[in-house]
Amino acid sequence: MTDRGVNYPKLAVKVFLNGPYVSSTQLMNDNLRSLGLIPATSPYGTGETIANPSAVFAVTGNNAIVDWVLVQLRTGNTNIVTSASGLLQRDGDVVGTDGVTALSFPGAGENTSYQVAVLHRIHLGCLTTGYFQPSTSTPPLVDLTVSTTPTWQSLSAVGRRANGSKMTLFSGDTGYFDFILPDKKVAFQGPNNDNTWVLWRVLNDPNNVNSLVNYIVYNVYDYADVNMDGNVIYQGPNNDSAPILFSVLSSPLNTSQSQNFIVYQAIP
Ligand SMILES: [Ca+2]
Ligand SMILES: [Ca+2]
Ligand SMILES: [Ca+2]
Repeated sequence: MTDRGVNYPKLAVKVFLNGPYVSSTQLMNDNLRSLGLIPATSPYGTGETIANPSAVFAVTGNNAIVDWVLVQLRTGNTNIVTSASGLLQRDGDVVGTDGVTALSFPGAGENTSYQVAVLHRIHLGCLTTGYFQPSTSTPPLVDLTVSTTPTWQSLSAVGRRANGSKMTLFSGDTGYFDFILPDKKVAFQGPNNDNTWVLWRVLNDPNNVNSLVNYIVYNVYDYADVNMDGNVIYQGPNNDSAPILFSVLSSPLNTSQSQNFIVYQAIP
């Protein structure tokens, strides 16, 4: 779906992904962009395509593009009214395919308010408990980086985690090529744990002919790249294994700091 020149209702969504997030700068890394790995078409099947990717991905600094995210407008928690894919800037702003303007929702109704869910391919998504009305003039701010914007939670799942003074989405819901897709929970140990898919991805890379555990898979847009630096690493500096453990330990529900705790996505 490209820009048809129509002024659709918009929301000013802001979110941080913990994988590439750096608390000292309150920005996310944009390695996938600088390595030229972000696809021009949304990976979520919603059809958005960047008309001029070379220009959009040339932007550096705080508004540089980190990756695609999927935003759903919902009512009553579970009813998905419409979805749109947006581009995520380093400072957390979710924008449209021009890389600049707030994300628009062609499927949103006039004068209607929605709960907002934000999802990412290798993070656990979250859902606001509050309702927001998309606007063609002044898009309301849906700031998921602050704890004062409540998100849906249950006894077994919270929507986000703290990182410094900000809230981020849980990282580490990995997959193995297209054979095993992220399953909306993060586990470091036990059946179908996310750490295993990082190891498998490294061991079974076509170029890892000696099946080395510390082999580095360079320059990939991959479900096993937890920290989103464009490499899949199981052992050694900047590995994608340790962040899965840290993610599990970061849940406020993991009161015993158990390594086999499972973090579930908090979206009903
Ligand atoms: Ca920005
Ligand atoms: Ca998982
Ligand atoms: Ca990585």
